[in-house]
Amino acid sequence: MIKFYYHPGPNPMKVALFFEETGLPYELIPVDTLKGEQHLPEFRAINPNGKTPAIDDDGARVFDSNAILLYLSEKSGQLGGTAETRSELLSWMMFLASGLGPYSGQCVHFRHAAPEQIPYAVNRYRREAQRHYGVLNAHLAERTYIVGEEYSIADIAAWGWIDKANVVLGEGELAEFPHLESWYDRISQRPAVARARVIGQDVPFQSEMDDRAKRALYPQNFPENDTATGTH
Ligand SMILES: N[C@@H](CCC(=O)N[C@@H](CS)C(=O)NCC(=O)O)C(=O)O
Repeated sequence: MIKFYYHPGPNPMKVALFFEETGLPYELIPVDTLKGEQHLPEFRAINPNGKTPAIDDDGARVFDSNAILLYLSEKSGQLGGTAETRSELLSWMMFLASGLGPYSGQCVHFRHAAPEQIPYAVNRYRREAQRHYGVLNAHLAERTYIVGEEYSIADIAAWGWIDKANVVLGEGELAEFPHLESWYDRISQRPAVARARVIGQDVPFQSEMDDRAKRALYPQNFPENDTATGTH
């Protein structure tokens, strides 16, 4: 059975939603990133980048959420669009992996986690996140889904981050992108979303941002420990 390495967060949630949409069996393997478990050698063997999500499919490892979605859609023959929509699907998957995700993540970091407020960084990442929201909003003006006429892994990949709009941009700001908001509401009503949201609820993941958690998540703030080689 596929092992699914999970910690609650926007990128793992995409994979959780895929599993719940398709019914593909999986075994949940919690990785408590606040405890630093992403840095353990046994997890680095599954994801050398030391982040969740990752999967192990009978010895084949796949890391990075959009790579996992592409892999699983190919494996299962589900939610991967059609030959005609392949060019669009790949384009949007890469746009989401290299644009919406990283800019949203950095926006959250500089707005909520950075030890000092740096207005230039906040403005840069917030504006870029907003710009990506704008691209999706314009694209969805007359569409139900991101690619073709069908729900696909592109919707799942975007949903993981748009679900965090209140934290990325601010409370209620998704309303400034009405087509994207309608799309988000439509996807969120799917029964699989409710199931994905409760995955791992019985796992006692650490929630306190104590010193160990800060060192695990933001090693650059602890230069004595940060080798920048992934081995700290
Ligand atoms: N590009 C990666 C990013 C993964 C990522 O940033 N995961 C976060 C959770 S949403 C994580 O594991 N953070 C722990 C850390 O940075 O140490 C993906 O799309 O899977």
